Amino acid sequence: MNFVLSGYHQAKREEFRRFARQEIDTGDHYPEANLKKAAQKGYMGLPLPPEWGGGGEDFLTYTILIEELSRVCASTGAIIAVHTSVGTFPLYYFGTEDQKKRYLSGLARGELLGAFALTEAEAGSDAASLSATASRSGDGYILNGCKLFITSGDRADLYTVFATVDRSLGYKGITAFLMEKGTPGLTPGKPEKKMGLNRSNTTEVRMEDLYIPASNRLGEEGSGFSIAMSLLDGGRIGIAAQGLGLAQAVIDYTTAFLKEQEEYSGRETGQYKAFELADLATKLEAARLLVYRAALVKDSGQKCSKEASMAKYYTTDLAMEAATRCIDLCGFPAAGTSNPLTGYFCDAKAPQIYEGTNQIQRLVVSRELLGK
Ligand code: COS
Repeated sequence: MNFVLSGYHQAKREEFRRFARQEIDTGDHYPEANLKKAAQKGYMGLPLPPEWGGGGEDFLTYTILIEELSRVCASTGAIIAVHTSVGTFPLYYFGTEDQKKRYLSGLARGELLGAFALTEAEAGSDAASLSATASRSGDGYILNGCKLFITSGDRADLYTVFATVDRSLGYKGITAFLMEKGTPGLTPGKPEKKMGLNRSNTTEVRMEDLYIPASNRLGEEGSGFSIAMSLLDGGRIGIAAQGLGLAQAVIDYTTAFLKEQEEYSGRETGQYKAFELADLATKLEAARLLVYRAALVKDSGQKCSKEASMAKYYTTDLAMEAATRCIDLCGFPAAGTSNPLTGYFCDAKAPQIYEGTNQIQRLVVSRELLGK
């Protein structure tokens, strides 16, 4: 058992850290330039095979990429994580040869942006109760319904969208489709006003009498729920990596702040503050082991639902805890809206909620433990 990263993975971390620090901008506009630069470096499809335009790296390397990006700009990390794990992997895992030829290389190279449209107003945590419909019509399907809180909903070129062919079948009616931008009947909404991750656009996606040919059905009729769940396993590892990057950024900022205060005042940091910082740094190391282990289980080809959920809820809860406690440690100025800690605090909320709330992650873990 090896608890340190290999030389290869350490070198990759250095590469990603350099890229994030030197190339990623942290403005408040949509990070178009960041995504372009990431695409040029091959970071939009890092864990996809080279024959499909990807970087051929393992999932652990991809996890480190998301961690390092999120340390500098959590929104850029979120967009790339969603694009890769639930925007591109659907095609790689479940697409036909023809579907892959049409879209996969474009997605893996970052020429196309992917989105994952599952959530609805009445089907968030209980994803199986979704009500968007797909009615068979000629050589295809007519889709109607409205998806909510879709990352890159207004920017995506290709959506993996879920709708039911027969609601009476419950989750066994849910079917996945590939939906192209610009399809008549597709109307993305305006970006939601959120408390954080505001450079990542989250929108509704409305489908009205929208025709999708059968050649764009992903997998068999009725296999959509299982497809969504298996994709979310990988997706949750990406969000866990985002939590790691955010928690690390919070601890880095606070450490530098406390050191600066020592120099300025000539007094050592009090033991209460020093121990709080030590607790957070220790939890962060534990969190990192959980995330990398989940990635290694995924790389080994085994089912990683439990490991992914553990990593997702532990790291994203830690990011929020670190931001909250470090604002206290740094005192009043840290609560100002222009202080980076306030930004980290706001960015840390969504990762506790999306790709399955942290309550859902606990449900996944407890069901495995109790054998349900
Ligand atoms: N991989 C593959 N298949 C899976 C799976 C996984 N990780 N988890 C469940 N399934 C399959 C099951 O095997 C079952 O299929 P079979 O009957 O053919 O075996 C089917 O899915 C139904 O499983 P289950 O009964 O566990 O489904 P539930 O309705 O109880 O839902 C939860 C399970 C709550 C875990 C699920 O609805 C969930 O993850 N909700 C959160 C949704 C989410 O993350 N949304 C975020 C969207 S992206 S921002």
